[in-house]
Formats: sequence, C-alpha cells, structure tokens
Amino acid sequence: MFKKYPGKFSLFGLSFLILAAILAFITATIVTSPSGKQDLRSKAAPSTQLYFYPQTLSVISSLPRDQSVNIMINPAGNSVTAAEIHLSFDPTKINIKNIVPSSLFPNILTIPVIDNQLGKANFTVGVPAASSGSSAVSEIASIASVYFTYTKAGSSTINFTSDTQAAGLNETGNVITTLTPLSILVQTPTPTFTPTPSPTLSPTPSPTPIPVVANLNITMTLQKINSKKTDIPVAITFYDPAGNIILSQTPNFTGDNNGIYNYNLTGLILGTFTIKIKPRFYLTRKTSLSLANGEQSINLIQAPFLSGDISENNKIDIFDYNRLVEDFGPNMPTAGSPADFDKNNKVDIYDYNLLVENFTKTGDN
Ligand SMILES: [Ca+2]
Ligand SMILES: [Ca+2]
Repeated sequence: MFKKYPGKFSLFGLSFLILAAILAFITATIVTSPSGKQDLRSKAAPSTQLYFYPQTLSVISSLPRDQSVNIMINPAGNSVTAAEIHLSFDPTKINIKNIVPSSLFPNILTIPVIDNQLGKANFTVGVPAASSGSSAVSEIASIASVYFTYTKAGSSTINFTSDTQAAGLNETGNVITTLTPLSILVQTPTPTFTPTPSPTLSPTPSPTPIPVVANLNITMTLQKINSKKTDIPVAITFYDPAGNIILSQTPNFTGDNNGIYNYNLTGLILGTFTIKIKPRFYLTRKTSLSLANGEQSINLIQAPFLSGDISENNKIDIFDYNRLVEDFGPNMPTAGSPADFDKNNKVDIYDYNLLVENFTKTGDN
C-alpha cells in the first residue's frame, strides 16, 4: 500500500510532465509562428519566370548569320529590382557578340562577360534606386538583348544556368522559379554548298554592324489638357500576332507647355506587334507596328485620349460618374481627385460636362 501510493503519484507526475511538455511545445510553436508565416510567404514568393523572346528560333540561312533575341522576365507578382544572368551555349555553333541591358535595368552591376571559348556569358543588372521602390519591374519586361552569330548548322540551345537569380522587393532570396532555354534550329539552304571545315572559334568579326536595339517614341495628347500638367503613368502593352502579351510597361509620360505628352521606350524587342496604350484614367487606344532596328515613333496627337475612366475598366460608366459626384465641388479631397479631368484642381461642372460627353464610350479592346 505504501509502495503503491508513491507509484501512483509518480505516474501522475509523469503525466503532468508530458502535458507540460506538450503545452510548452504548442507555446513555442505559437511564439515562433511569424517564422512559420515567412516560410509560407517564401514558398509563394518565387514565381518569377525567365525566358527568351522569341522562345524558339528556326532558321534557314547561309552561315555565319547574325541574330538577336531578348532575355525576358515575367515577375508574376514580384517586384524585381535586380537580376544576375548566367548563360551557357555551344561555342562551336554559337558566338555571342554583345549583350545590351534594357532601359528598365539601366544599372549595370557587373558588365557582360562573354566567353566564346567556354560558351558562357554573364552579367548583372539592376533597376534605378528609388526610395519608393517605384522603379522595380512588376510587369513582363525585357532584361537585355543578346546579339549572337550562328557559325554552324544544327540544333542548339542557349541556357540559363542554375546560378541565375533575381531579387524582389520584400523578398529574401531568389524569386525565380522557371528558367526556359532558347531552342535553336539552324539549317543551311542547299546541301550542295560545301563549306570549308567548320570555322570554329575564329569567326573573324564580320563587317556587318551589330544590330541596334529598337527605340519607340510615343507622342500623345489628352482631352482638355492644353498646358503643362503633372506627369501621367501610361500602361503600354505589346501583343504578338497570336495575342500573347510580349511586354508591358507603365512609364510616366511628361507633358510640355502645350500638353503634348511624350516618352521614349528604349531597348525594345524587334517584331510585329499590336500595342495598347492606356494613360491612367483615360480610354485605351490600340495601334500596330513592326519594330525594326533603330528609332521609330508613334504619333497619336491627331486625336486626344478620352478622359473619365476613373474606375479603369476602359469605359465611361456609372462608376466614374459616382466618383465625380462624390468628389464634386467642396467635397474634393485636398490631395486632389481623379474626377478633376481637366486638372485645374477643381471638380466642377466642366468635369461633369466632359463625363457626360464621354458617357458610355469605350476604349479599344
Ligand atoms: Ca470606367
Ligand atoms: Ca476640373
């Protein structure tokens, strides 16, 4: 009996200890849950994709032949600030001649190093340092253009090696999940042409100049804006003939004293595109063009962009009207209102008049 009692007691003591341990574990888990959250976030965060445009190249050509492609980034939810790119390729088939970073990544952190003996190239670029982080790239964009020469027929690739990485705002570590190589198939036009044994590794620099990256200057006017006003963000989206988004950027356009807005997009992909242009709170306009090497321009000043799309759904409707009514007259917030269409710091009958004039109009789709 005397023996039994302490035995029971110690059993109880053991149960208590186990319970205490479980409680301590749960408490510790709760206390450290912020790190648990971070795990969750960093699991969701790496979603960014790197690939080439075009994604595949099939070429019938005499050799050597110059070619250019763009290294593309789809941030997919991230705000990318810097990218470190490492490429590998077969130097018996391809020689990289030049790598030109795009205007969105103008800070060259390490200059392009190209090794056509080993078939490697690398460079690191960053966005301009802005205190707000506003220069970070959050839409599909070109990181750089790669200019190379085919020296031998056959199939080949340009690969991103696994040390390729990108940094994003509010993220720790690499945000890239997918690296897609460029697939290349090169055929020579006629088998009768017998070249002297492959001129490996000594492609005497051809006199043809390295292709220039295309720049596009866009000029536009906005309804009822005839004098110097603040810059305006303009969403510009490039679509390929199949309707895929190839590039999207939202740069700030600067207006002059006559209200003519202008922006120069640089480092663009070559090809034929449909381009949609949407100044913030204006209706979308669509145009198409073939971008070749060098400078090109789109002049849209013959008709101003139509204002009033505060809700940004590309039509002038009751939601826009609703906001105008809310901000009308003395109710305009001190910080200003998107319903101040003519940008005279008042929401008044002239803004109302403009909305009525544009009511039910829609932008290009
Ligand atoms: Ca609207
Ligand atoms: Ca106004």
